[in-house]
Amino acid sequence: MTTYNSIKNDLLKINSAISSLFSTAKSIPGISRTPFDTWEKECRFIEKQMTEDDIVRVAVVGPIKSGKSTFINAYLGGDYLRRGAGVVTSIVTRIRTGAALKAILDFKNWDEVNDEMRQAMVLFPSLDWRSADDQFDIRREQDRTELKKALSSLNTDQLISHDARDANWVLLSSYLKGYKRVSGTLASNNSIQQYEGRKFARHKDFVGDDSLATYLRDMELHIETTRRIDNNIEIADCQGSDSPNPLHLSMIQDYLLTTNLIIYVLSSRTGIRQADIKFLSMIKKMGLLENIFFVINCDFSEHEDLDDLVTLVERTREEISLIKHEPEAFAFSTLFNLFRQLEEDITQKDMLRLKQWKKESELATFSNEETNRFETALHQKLTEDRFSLLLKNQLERLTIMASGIHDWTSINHDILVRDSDSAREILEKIEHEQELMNHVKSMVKDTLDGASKKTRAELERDVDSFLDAQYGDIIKDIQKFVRNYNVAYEDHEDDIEAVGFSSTIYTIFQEFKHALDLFITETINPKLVQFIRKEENKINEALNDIASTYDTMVKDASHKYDETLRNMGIILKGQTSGDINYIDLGSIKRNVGFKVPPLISSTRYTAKIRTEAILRLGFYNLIKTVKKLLKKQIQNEKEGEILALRDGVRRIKQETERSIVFYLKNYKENLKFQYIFKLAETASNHLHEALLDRFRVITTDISEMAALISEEQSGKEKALDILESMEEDSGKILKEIDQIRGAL
Ligand SMILES: Nc1nc2c(ncn2[C@@H]2O[C@H](COP(=O)(O)OP(=O)(O)OP(=O)(O)O)[C@@H](O)[C@H]2O)c(=O)[nH]1
Ligand SMILES: [Mg+2]
Repeated sequence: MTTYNSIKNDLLKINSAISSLFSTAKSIPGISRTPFDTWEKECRFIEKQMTEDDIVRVAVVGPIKSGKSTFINAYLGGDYLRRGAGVVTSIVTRIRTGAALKAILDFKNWDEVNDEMRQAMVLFPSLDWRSADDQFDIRREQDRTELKKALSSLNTDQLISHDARDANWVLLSSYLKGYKRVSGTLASNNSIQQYEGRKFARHKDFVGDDSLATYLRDMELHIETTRRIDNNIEIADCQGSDSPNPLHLSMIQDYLLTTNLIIYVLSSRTGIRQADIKFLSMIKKMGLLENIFFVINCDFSEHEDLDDLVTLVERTREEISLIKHEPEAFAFSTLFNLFRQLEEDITQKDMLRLKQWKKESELATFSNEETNRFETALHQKLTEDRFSLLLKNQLERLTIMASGIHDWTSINHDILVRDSDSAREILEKIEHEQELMNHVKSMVKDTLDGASKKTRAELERDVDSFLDAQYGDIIKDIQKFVRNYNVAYEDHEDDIEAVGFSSTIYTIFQEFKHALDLFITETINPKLVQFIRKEENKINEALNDIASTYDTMVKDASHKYDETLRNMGIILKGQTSGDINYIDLGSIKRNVGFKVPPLISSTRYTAKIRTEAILRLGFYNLIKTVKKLLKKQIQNEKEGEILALRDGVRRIKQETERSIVFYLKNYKENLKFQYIFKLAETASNHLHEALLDRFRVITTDISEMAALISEEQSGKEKALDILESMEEDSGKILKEIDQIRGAL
C-alpha cells in the first residue's frame, strides 16, 4: 500500500497548494472576483474525501466453519476475531484501523426486538399462549414468563422433524435467554457499547453466544494499523453463506453490494459443495463475481501428502471455473499462518500442532508459496482498484484546477504588462470570445436539463413497471411461487394426531414462510439488483452520450479561444485539450455514499391468521358433530382439521400476497426517491460541473483586471508581483502532477 499512500499524500499536498493559490488570488489589489470560488469548495471536498471517505471494502464470505475468521486473523496478524464461533446468528463484523484496540457493539432497540419477536409468534401453536393480538413486550416480566412456558411446552422434535429447523423457536429462546444480560444496555438511550484496550476480547462473548448475538445489529472492530491494512480498508467477516436462514443471506447480500472485493473462503476438508454453487450463482446474478478471490483453506491434517492436496485444489479450481471463468484461487493453511505469527501466545496443544505442521515441509512450503502469491495478488488488486477509483479521478480534478489557475494568471499578467491600447484590444477580443462561450455554456445547460428530465421520466417508468404491484415482474414471480406452493394435507394427518391442529398449522406455516423467504433472497433479490444495475447503466449511458456530444463542441470552442489569445501572444497551458472526464457512477456512489435500499428480506404477517384458522376449525368440527348426530357418513376422522388447514393455508397465501404488495409499493418509492433519482441528479450535476470547469477561467469577468490597467504604477506592480509568483507556483504544481501521472 506504500505507493498508494505516497501518491495520496502527494496529491493532498498539491491540493493544499492549489487551495492556498486561491487565497493568494484574492490578495491582488483591486480584484474581488475570481473564478475560483467553486474550486475552493472542491479542494475542501477532495481533502475530506481522500482522508475520510475513500474506504475500500473487502468482504470475507464462505460456508460456516470454513475458516473465515481464522483467515482474517492470520492476515491481520492477531487473534482479533473469535474463531470457531459456530453460531449461525449472522451479523457482519467489520474491521477497520483506529487509534487503539476497540470493539463497538451496536444493539437493536426494544421496538426492533419486540417487532421481530411478534413476527416469530404469529400462529404460535401453544394454546396456553395468550392471544397474540395482545402486543407482546419482552420488557414485561409476565410476558417473558408466559412465553417461556409456551416455548417449553412446544414439542420441538415435531417441529424439527419437518426439516426446516424452527428458526422462530431458536430466535425466541435466544431473546429470552439473553434478556438479563443486555437489558441494561438496551434500556439506556445509547445502544452502543464499546470495549477498549484490554477489555477488547470481551466482544467475543457476544459473537460466541446466540442469546447475545441476536441482540446485535452491527459490530465494528478497530485495530491498530498493521503493515497489511491501512486506514482506508474495511475487512468484513460475513458469517455463513450457507446459513439456512434467508434473513442472514439478505444481510450478506446488502453488505456485498457495497464491497470492492469478495474473498470466498472454503475448506479443503469439504471442497466446493452444492450450497457454495448456489451462493456463488446468486452473487453472480447480482453482478458481484467480477472481483472475487477464492481461498482454499488447507487443513494439513486432512491430507496424506502434497499430491493429495494438489489434486484436491485442482479439482476445486475446476469446479469453481464452472461458475467463474479462470478464477483466482489460492490454497494455503490459514491456521498454520496464524499460529506462526502468534507463536508466543498459543496454547500448548496448538504449539504441538504447529510443530507437527512445520515438520510436514512439503505441505508447509506449498502453503507458504501460495500465501505469498495471494498477498501479492491482493495487494495489487487493492492498490489497482484504489488508483483507478480514487486517485485518477482526483488527479484529473487537480489538473483542471492547476491549469485553470495558470491560465488565469497568464492572461491577466499579459494584459497588465501591455500598454493600455493593446490591452483594450485584447479585452475586446476576449469579450467577443466569451459571448460565444456563454452561448455554448447555456446550450450545455439546456441540453442537460432536458436530458435529465427525459432520463428521469424513463427511469420512473422502468421502476414503476418493474415493481408494479399488479403487473410487475417481481410481483408476478412471487405470486406464481405463492400460488404454486403445494401442501400435502394428507401427510399431515399424523401430525394432527400427534401434536394437534395448532402445532400442525404452525409447522406448515413455518415451512411456507421459509420457502418463500428463501425464494425471495435467492431469486428475487438478484433479479432486483440486476434491474437496478440496468437502470444505473442507463443513467451512465445517457450522460456519457451528452458528454461525448459536447466534448467536440467544447473542445472546438476552447481551441478557438486559445488561438485568439495565441495570436495576441498569450500562450495558455491548454487545460481544455484533455478529454472530458466521463461520468463514473461507481465513484459518484461512493463519494456521496448512496446505497441501494436494503433488499427484500422477509415477509410479514399479522396474528389474525391464527385466530381465524382456529375459528374455522371450530366451524368444521361443528359440522362434523352435526353430521355425526345425523348419522351421516364421515369419510375421514380428520376431515374438519384438513378442511381448516386448507382454509388456513389459503388465508396465509392471501395475506402473504397482500403484505408483499404493500411492501413493494413502499420499496418502489424508496428505490426511486432514495436512490435512482438521487443518483441520476447527482451524476448530471457532476457532468455539468465538469463541462463548466472548462469554461470557468475563460468566461471569467475580467473587467476588474481591465480597470487595473489604468491604475497607478504601484498598484499595478503589486498585482504583477502576485500574478508572477502564482504563475510560477502553478507551473511547478503542473510539473508535479505530470510526474505523478507518469508514475501511475
Ligand atoms: N485443523 C484445522 N482447523 C482449522 C483450520 N482452519 C481453521 N480451523 C479451525 O476451525 C474452526 C473454525 O474456524 P473459523 O475461522 O472460526 O471458521 P469460520 O468460517 O469463521 O466459522 P463461522 O464464523 O462459524 O462460520 C476454528 O476452531 C479454527 O481454529 C485448519 O486448517 N485446520
Ligand atoms: Mg467466523
